[in-house]
Amino acid sequence: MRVFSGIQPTGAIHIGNYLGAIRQWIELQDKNECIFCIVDLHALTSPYDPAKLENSILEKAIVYLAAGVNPEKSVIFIQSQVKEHTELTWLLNTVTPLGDLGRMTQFKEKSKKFKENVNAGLLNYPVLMAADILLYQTEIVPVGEDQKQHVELARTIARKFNQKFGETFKIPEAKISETGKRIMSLSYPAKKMSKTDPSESRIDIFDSPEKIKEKIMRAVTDTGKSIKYDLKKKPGISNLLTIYSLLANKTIEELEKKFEKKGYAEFKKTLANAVIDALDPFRKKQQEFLSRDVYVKTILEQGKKRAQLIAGSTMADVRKKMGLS
Ligand code: AQP
Repeated sequence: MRVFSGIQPTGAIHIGNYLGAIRQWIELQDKNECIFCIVDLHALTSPYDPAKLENSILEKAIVYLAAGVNPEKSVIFIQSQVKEHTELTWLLNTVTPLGDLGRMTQFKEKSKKFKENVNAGLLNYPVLMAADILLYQTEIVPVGEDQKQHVELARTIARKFNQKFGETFKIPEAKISETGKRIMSLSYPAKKMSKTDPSESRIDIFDSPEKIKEKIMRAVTDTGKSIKYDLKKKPGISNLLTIYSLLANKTIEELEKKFEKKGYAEFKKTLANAVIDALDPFRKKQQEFLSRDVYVKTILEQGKKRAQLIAGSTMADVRKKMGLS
């Protein structure tokens, strides 16, 4: 099966991105043809510093490699280096219903979050994402729950295009992890953990042990004392239990039992150590890749070439079907 997914190079990659998306990528890459992209064109829709973008892209490539994406099995490349993404976006715009774009949750949320910068790119973001996915004749899109609506729209766009111009695109399907689909903010457990929120609300995958401890000890919990999974009454503790369970490979029931007679402070201390242990190999690999930037750049260059081959072939078909020479 062909798999495609990506992450924006804005901000630092956190455990929400890892547990919702990257962990699925690693599982999928053994038996599928995987393409993982650093979606820099998407990142331009939110305020950013052009002088820092290149470095931020390289950092994300290092995250992919440090977290276990294997460049011998998977293609890793930078979205803006394959021009077919922007070309296909324009063409897909012509079959995308405008009303659908205005209804997207992410558009509504980001328009509120960045009131000073509600640009047309923010509205068209899902069309670029549809182009990313459809260019590679993708069958599986491993993402967090927040991206489900965008994958649904990519399916709608693909169907509309196929109906109007003849069978061209495969219809992709979102793959959403049952347990890691929505890791919540440490400061506001009702909101998802997010790259563009303040640093104390999330754990970044390269955070130092001291930072991890500090953030977890300050994480918002709930009234009461028990360590019980209850999304409605105890969203803070439930989120911490989910993080613990996924990073330490223990069931929620096991953890509830382990902390049956313990208080929040002890739970948080043990959780902090578990998170530090789980992220330790990533920090070590990060150091290794930081000193091998030529190797990382070569991987991105090779990835670009492999991506261009597939994207170019899809675009040739699209252009022909749409009557463009
Ligand atoms: N909290 C989360 N829990 C589970 N999965 C998540 N993802 C994001 N947040 C969580 C998934 O991570 C992938 C990469 O996301 P992205 O960079 O393309 O954009 P995003 O969804 O906008 O990521 P952030 O971290 O939330 O950044 P901002 O602050 O820009 O909104 C996607 O598969 C996403 O579902």
